[in-house]
Amino acid sequence: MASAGAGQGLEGLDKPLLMRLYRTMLIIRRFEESIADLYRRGLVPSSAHVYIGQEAVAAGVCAALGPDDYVLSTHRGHAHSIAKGVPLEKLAAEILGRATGLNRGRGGSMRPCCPEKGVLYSCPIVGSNIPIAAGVGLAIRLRGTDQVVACFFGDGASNIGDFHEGLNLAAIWKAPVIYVCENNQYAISVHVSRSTSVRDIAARAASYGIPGLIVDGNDVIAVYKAARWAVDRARRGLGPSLIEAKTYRWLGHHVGDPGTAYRSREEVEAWKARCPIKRLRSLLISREVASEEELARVEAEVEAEVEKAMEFALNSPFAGPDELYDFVY
Ligand SMILES: Cc1ncc(C[n+]2csc(CCOP(=O)(O)OP(=O)(O)O)c2C)c(N)n1
Ligand SMILES: [Mg+2]
Repeated sequence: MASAGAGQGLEGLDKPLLMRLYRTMLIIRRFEESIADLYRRGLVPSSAHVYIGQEAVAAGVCAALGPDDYVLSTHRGHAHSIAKGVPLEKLAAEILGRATGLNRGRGGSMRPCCPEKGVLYSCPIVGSNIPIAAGVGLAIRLRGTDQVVACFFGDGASNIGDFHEGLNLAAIWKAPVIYVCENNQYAISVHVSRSTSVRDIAARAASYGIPGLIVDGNDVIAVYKAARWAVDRARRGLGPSLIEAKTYRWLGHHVGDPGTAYRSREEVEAWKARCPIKRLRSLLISREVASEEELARVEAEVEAEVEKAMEFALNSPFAGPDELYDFVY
């Protein structure tokens, strides 16, 4: 098990990449803030699990993927789709249950997919995407392409049988999978220390003979570097890796959970002080990668982009009753 170093070394990382990481994290943040707001106004016709605080993980991992690579996501998955390049307005419309959504509103917040962008599956059945990723990896090997699949899941999922079966299968098949455990410290209200037999989930990789990396999940550069390493390895036919990104969700488990009953205000504040977006912003300024004006321009563009996507979704129709039995087998 290796601890991936802090990501402050910028050598080899060019400005377009760094700006892309910043923009992606910011889009995720603004998008999720809007979804939480729309939920409170009764406009999201399902539950929604937002990702605020964890942005560096989706942004860093997906920046290491190419357009032909795949992603398997979870109930907390809007960010994975955004970072993989799914059109924002179609994702927003999907979450609001509209006919213009990615899946005509049938997937909603927790089950959208966008195969054109490589997002094969998002699923709220905790851990279920882990063995599926092994199968996708096997399919890639049989087809003989150099694609990889990034499979995201939480700390809670690492205690599910699917995790152990999936990692074992991926290892024996040398499947090109990057398993990304987003350890945000809680599975609903249960702290990871009360549910998990090891301090570091990455240590479990040793049971399957694959590399396990621990990374600061609030440091987008560290996440990107770890993902690059795992992606390169998978493309070279050396099989799967497990990256544990230690991070934190700022809000409750879902948008209806105040998130105050099982954790202290001090704990939440301590993690907010480690905001992944502010952290990259300070670095870009202090290393003179970008000026205040440039970043302010990106921030204004992102604001407008998210607003436009939400307007599109809100002005879109719901699917009519005549469609009720479409896609039913
Ligand atoms: C198989 C299964 N068991 C239980 C649930 C109920 N459930 C939904 S989310 C969740 C917690 C998941 O925690 P974690 O994997 O850490 O992801 P996080 O929500 O923290 O992102 C649980 C138990 C479920 N959806 N699927
Ligand atoms: Mg969790």
